[in-house]
Amino acid sequence: MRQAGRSLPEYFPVRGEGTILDAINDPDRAAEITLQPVRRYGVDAAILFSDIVTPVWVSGFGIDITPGVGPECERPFRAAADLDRLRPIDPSADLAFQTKTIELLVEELPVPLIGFAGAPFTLAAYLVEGRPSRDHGTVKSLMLSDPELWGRLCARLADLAITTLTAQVAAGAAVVQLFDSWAGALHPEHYRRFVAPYSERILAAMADLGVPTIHFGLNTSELLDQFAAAGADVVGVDWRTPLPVARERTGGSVALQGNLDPALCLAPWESVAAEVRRVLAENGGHPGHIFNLGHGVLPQTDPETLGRVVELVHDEGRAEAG
Ligand code: 1CP
Repeated sequence: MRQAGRSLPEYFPVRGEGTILDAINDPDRAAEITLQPVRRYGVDAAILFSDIVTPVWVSGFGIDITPGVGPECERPFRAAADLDRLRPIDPSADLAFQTKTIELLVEELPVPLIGFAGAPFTLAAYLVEGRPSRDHGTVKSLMLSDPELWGRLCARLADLAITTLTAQVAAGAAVVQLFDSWAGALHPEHYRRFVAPYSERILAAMADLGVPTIHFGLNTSELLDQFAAAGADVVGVDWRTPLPVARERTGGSVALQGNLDPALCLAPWESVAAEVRRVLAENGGHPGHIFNLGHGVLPQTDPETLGRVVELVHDEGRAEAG
């Protein structure tokens, strides 16, 4: 999940000042930041240090990540002419830094590396709104008022995701995750009509690569059936949906990833431990479960708490396995 590094004191000296895109673009720094939580916490997988907007950034659209804010575009996407600013990318040139980062990581990592990309709706939300948005009014308005242009934008973003994920797997990523963080802002019917076909296209392309796929969004309780049907092997669930409900809504067809509320990790350890045990109990020993937070780590989280969460999940898992 995003921002695991922000809870670690060792993150800041390596990340440096300015936009994180500079650190992402530097294979030595990006590899080191990817390794830090693995060393510190002993987690079972690493997530590549990059961002969902990296492919849009290399395409030359004009996007930056402002510290303390998130992705921002000086000239947001408004009209068909803006499609030209989303030029198709050539991974051997445009993503050479990412390939190099992954190659360094595969040498060093004791655990599998998760590559990732942003799904079309969530990326379009940044491109059309121009910055993080609460209501997503501008992007929803474009979707409804000009479905033809919306479709062309999403098709372009789906191609970008496919190119990026394919390059990540070729370089050594063992798993890929598709982040549609803001899809939960949509009515299920709008998701079905305007968004699902493009995420499905990405996941179908991944099926040919032979690596497991994870599909995640926040607030997706009413979309879980469609998230499961979109074609991933694993569906990420935030903390608002109990795992048994998620299992019912996904029809048991996928594994589930989640879903400890990251905000609860600020509580005293005994409360955190009880919540970890509750998530495990809700899973009820089902083999299709990847324990995770329901969203990114809050920056004020004590690293010691996260280390203890990992240890507790490992201990309980071993006890369960007998
Ligand atoms: O934890 C890690 O370092 C893993 C690498 C990672 C990942 C998986 C980063 C680095 N970003 C992401 C994915 C990402 N980026 C998502 C999907 C997952 C999620 O929902 O959290 C999203 C929505 C973004 C967009 C983004 N980038 C935001 C959100 C803004 C909003 O709309 O609220 C922010 C704040 C960023 C900046 C960013 N990206 C990554 C980090 C560590 C940061 C924090 C800022 C920094 O250190 O400068």
